[in-house]
This record gives sequence, C-alpha cells and structure tokens, in this order.
Amino acid sequence: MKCRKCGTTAVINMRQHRLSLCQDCFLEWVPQRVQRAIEKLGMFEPSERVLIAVSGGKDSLSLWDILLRLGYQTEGLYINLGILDRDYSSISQQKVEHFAAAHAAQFRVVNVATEYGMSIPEVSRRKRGRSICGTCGLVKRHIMNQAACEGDYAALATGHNLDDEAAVLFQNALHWATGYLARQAPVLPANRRGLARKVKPLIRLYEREMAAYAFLRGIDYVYEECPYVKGATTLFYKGLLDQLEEFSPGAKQMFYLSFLQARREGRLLPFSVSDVEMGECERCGQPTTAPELCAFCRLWDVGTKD
Ligand code: Q46
Ligand code: ZN
Repeated sequence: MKCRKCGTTAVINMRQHRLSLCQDCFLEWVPQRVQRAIEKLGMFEPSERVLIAVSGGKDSLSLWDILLRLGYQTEGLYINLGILDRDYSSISQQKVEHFAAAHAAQFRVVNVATEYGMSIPEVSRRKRGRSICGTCGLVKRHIMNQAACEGDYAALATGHNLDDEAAVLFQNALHWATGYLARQAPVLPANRRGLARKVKPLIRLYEREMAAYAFLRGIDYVYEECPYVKGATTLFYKGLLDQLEEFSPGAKQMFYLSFLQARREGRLLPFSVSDVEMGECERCGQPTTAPELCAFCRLWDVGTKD
C-alpha cells in the first residue's frame, strides 16, 4: 500500500476517503483538515485566545497538539472530577500535566471536590435521581462555560470527533429530539451574556484517525476509559454506526456532514430552539431557565433532590 501523496509506504488506509497516507503525509493531513473546519465554520481567528477542555484522553490532547502546531493561542482547562476508581482522575491529570510541560503550554485545573466540597461520584450518590454521567455533564458544562467567560477567551474548544457527533445525531434523530437536533452544531455562538462560544474543531475526523494521530505523534494519553462510561448510551449508538461504516465506508461522515449541510441550506424541518425566557442564576450569574438557582447551584444544596 503506497501513500497517495508521495508514493512511499502508507501507514494508514482510510477507506472512507479512498486515501492511503504515509506517516509524514498523514501528520500533515490531519491539521490541514482541522484548519479547514476552523476557517470554513468561522470558529476562531489566529489572533484570538482559545480555551481547550482537556480530559487527558486522545482526542482533547491531540486537539491541543494540532492547535499548537497550527500556531493558535491556546490554554488548557482540566477538570478533576474526583473519580478514584482505578485512579482515573489522578492518572488523567498527570497526562495533561506531562503534555503541558513537554509543550510549554499553559493550563489550569479545577478540582471539583476542592472547589465545591464533593467529587462527582459523591454528589451523584447524594442526588439519587440523577445518573452519574448526567451530573458529570452538568458540572463540566458549567465549569467550562464559567472558565471561558471569566478568562475572556474567544471560544471554548472541545475534542468531539466525527464518531462522537454522529452517535449523538443518531440518538437525537431516533428520538426526534428536535430541540437537541436544533442545538447540535459544531459552533454554538455566545448569543447571551454569560454564555461562551463553543466550538468542535475535530468534527471532520474519525475516531480511528484521531487514535492514529495520537499514536504517531507519540502523545501519552489515558488509555483507560472513565469507569462510568460502560453504561453510556452513545457507546451503543457508536457500535451501530461502526457496523454501518463497515458495510458502507464513509456512511458516518455522510450522515453527519450532510446533516450540517442540510441545516445550513435550510433544507431541514423547521427545528426550533424553544424561545424560553432565560434569567440569571442568583448565585453564580450564569443563564438559566429556573426561577432562582440554576441546576448546577442546586446540585450542591443539601436536602434538595434534583
Ligand atoms: S467522564 Fe463523566 Fe464521562 Fe465518566 S462520569 Fe460519565 S460523563 S463517562 S465523558
Ligand atoms: Zn448557578
């Protein structure tokens, strides 16, 4: 198998793109694909500061690596969730620290237990009606948004890849969750006070391509998945899409990118984000539909159930 660009031995064959590349050409091709997504979707400019949410996993550390290689001004944000099982949180924090030290990159850590008095497993155990991943998602979204707004970053970037987005789209389409479909976008504008712009620069890259990138760049990431991921429904949908991809290479990409294109061209049903009144949380000031405290602030109050 030969590299289509330079003719030397290829290390990866991407059937979905009908493209085989050698190591050097692949390591150039990935940042080019990210750069195109950033420019085409107007995610951010080289003159702007970007906050990257890093978990210690392959996608977010690779995203950081790519943006640094492309010359963007980035800083990392690591949220320590306090997951003790298999030392997950401390190992992933170490991976972020090593990456930052090796690249002389700036980052900050928010430790949930230190900052709010309880780790994610603890607060989720106390709020029995909520799943741990639901609680974790709520906390991470709040902390990321707050850090991006307070630090005055132009955007908050996350490492969601094409497989992640296709799985969420599949799940939302299966349930005709039109509100979620309307909000599923690679760029969410900062259209309210207290809301940061959110961007997903890896949406044109498959999970397999990101794993190959991390490996070939020698990025040391946390291999173990979070111990709580087993029950996550997106894994099930990812498995279904993998079967589809096996049968028809490029199916995932077509499914997700065609959705984005159809929406851009106004060819979708008139999905609408319901125009609910939003106020400010009395405690943290972030936008909320709740009358007094937002869901994040209510989470830490003893005695309340949700
Ligand atoms: S970190 Fe948190 Fe994930 Fe672990 S507890 Fe669930 S949501 S699985 S991305
Ligand atoms: Zn609040």
